[in-house]
Amino acid sequence: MSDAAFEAFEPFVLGANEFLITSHVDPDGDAVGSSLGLRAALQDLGKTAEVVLESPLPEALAFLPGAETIRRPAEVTKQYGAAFLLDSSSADRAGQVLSRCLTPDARVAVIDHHWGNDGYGHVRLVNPEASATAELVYDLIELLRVPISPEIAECLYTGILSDTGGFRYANTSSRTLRVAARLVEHGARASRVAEALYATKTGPSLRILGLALASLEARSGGRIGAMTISLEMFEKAGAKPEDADGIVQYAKALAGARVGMLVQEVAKDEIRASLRSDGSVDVNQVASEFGGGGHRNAAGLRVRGGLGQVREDLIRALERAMNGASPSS
Ligand SMILES: [Mn+2]
Repeated sequence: MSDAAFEAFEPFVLGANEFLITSHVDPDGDAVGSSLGLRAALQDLGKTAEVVLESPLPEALAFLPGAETIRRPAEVTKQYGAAFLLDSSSADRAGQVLSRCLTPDARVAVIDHHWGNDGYGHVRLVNPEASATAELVYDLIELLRVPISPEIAECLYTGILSDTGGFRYANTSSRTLRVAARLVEHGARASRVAEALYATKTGPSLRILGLALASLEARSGGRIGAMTISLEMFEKAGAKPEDADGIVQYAKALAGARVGMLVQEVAKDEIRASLRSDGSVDVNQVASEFGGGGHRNAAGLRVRGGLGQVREDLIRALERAMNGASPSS
């Protein structure tokens, strides 16, 4: 990361007293953890900072320090002149937060690690080599010479643990582990965070997992593990779409599968899909064909349409990508 990118952040932070912090729709541990960690750091600098997210907070992340202060756009009564957009490759990933809650001349700082970040923002810290946006927020907090409190540490550690899949994905570097170790030294409770992210499931989320597992199909000669959740299944499980977060990893776990896919009907004719790759297929590319995005090995999308139709369209797009990526298969 160039020093120039960092240098612009100090005057940005020192130049305002009130900040809005936002991140992407359907927030994950990195979106929420990096937002709340940055909020705590700005408060330690004597600033006011409010985290505003378009989507509801997933229950699994409610343990994070400061989670109870997160607001939805409709609850925000003032307009901010300075904002941070975190973990988002474009402004519209934050839903309507930026368009509703900022003054027309507001300045926006972007901190992100997505390939294909679109260049939005006045001040930018974008590094696709970082495991998580939380890792970049850690760098920024060090630059600002804010002591890492236990609260900051636990939020940022959650972001890193979440985006590395518990230090299992290919983005887990030695630097990632060093930053994580520093955060534990500063008070992040590693077992508490792991318990919350990976070992605590609500009844509805376990029931929807069961139904999703039963829907597993080996497609394209076993190269794609595909799971489908219909509105009816959500109703049967008493579950909401956020209860299905993470289920796609089980589709990817199918032995021999290069891609795991979870297609969900979240409302009538409203389909959400998650894709996970073993590294041999660029699922970010496939998702972008449907207006979505993410990373090479993990991406998502939302489209209008019928559940079965979207699933078949996605399988065909994945097959095209697999045949392009590996002519032997
Ligand atoms: Mn992230």
